[in-house]
Amino acid sequence: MPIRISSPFFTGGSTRRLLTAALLIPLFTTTAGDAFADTATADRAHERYEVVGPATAQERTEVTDTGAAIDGVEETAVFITATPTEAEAVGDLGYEVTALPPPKTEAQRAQDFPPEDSGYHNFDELTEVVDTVVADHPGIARKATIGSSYEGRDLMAVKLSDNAGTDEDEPEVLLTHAQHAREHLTVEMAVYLLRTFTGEYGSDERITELLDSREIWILPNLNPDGSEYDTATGSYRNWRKNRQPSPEARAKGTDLNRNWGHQWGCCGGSSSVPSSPTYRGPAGESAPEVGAVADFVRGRVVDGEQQITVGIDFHTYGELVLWPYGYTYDETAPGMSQDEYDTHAALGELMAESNGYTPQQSSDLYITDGSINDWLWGDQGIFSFTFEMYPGSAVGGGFYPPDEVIPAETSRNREAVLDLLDHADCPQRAIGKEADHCGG
Ligand code: 7B0
Ligand code: CA
Ligand code: CA
Ligand code: CA
Ligand code: ZN
Repeated sequence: MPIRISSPFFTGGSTRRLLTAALLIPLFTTTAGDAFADTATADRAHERYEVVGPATAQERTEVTDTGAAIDGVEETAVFITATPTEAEAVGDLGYEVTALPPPKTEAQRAQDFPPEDSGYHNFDELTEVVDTVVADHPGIARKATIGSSYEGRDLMAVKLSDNAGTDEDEPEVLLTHAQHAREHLTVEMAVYLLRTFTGEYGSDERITELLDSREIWILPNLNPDGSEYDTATGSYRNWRKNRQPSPEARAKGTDLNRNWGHQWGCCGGSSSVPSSPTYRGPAGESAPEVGAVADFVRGRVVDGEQQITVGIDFHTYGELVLWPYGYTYDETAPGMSQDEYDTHAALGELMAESNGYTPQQSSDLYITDGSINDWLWGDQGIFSFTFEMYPGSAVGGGFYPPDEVIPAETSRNREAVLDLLDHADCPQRAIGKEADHCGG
């Protein structure tokens, strides 16, 4: 008679065992063998099971005598392929039998980052992080779905603040990520911020005070269709845009960061050609992702006042801090006074001091029109920055730095983000003009 041995496999608490416990649905044990009483569904197909107990050749032979095939042998366990009836017979021998998830097909395996970059979060994994963070911290984190991507994925927003369920009269901050599909490090930036703010609330004094006095909106992936498409073959496609077909051509994809409605398409900073990587779309906000986020931002106007005062839109790469306008080389322009320009520059320079990026006006890089920065400032009066994250140049991996850099290159922006949050109540404090601009 085989005996259930309490083996190191069980008691040692090995990583493997923990993983197994998390991933598998225990099917039955000797004491719960009746799980198979319903034989109507039995014997549909062969499935894989883990069998804990068999430790000798004789015991393993008893397992194969049921008709099950052993595909893997460990010290006190085997992996089998068996019909449900055979698996039940193995259970009747006194072993713990657990069904294994079906192996991924070639196509399923490909729907993800390459294995060496598994530290990056695909869209399902990002959703799981968001759901976990809000479930674990309901008082300070709430999830909202603010719309859908072209292919129907959720556009998520997480609000972080004390009393997160209440719209309080606190300055609001907008952090947007991954307008560009291949800029996956920006999703990790969102994951870092979600975990840091919720994890350190109540222990880190600065974070606690900032969450108590601001409402922070993190939109962790503005372009989920694009980021999934970029990794769907298991190797990178170098994709930038969303996945919306253009009305007049076969080409797919609008550059979300050329589709915003302030000075859309004005100035040679975008393309009218659907196949271009900087295709601006047929009209401002024609991309559902841009429309949803723009509606969300407009929805933050309460009693005629935009509640969001400052924001960062995360991109890669170049290690830059950029501010509007992008559509003109001029510092001041309609809707941008010298004080407003100086405030952008002072905040940008302050943030660049801590992360070591290069601060400059967006158009110092090149002219862009229809970018989120120009719209947030020009249309909504929100002091707005683009961060181009690591690397500084193509040498560090371009759009695809290895996942090993994620911890250093996300935490690198911690101080900069906190500095911006500090100024959310009166951005013009950065130029010493709070009395002129903040009703002080
Ligand atoms: C872009 O290489 C945007 C600045 C917006 N004012 C810069 C951004 O959309 O061209 N650079 S990037 O594509 N991430
Ligand atoms: Ca790696
Ligand atoms: Ca609050
Ligand atoms: Ca509010
Ligand atoms: Zn970008």
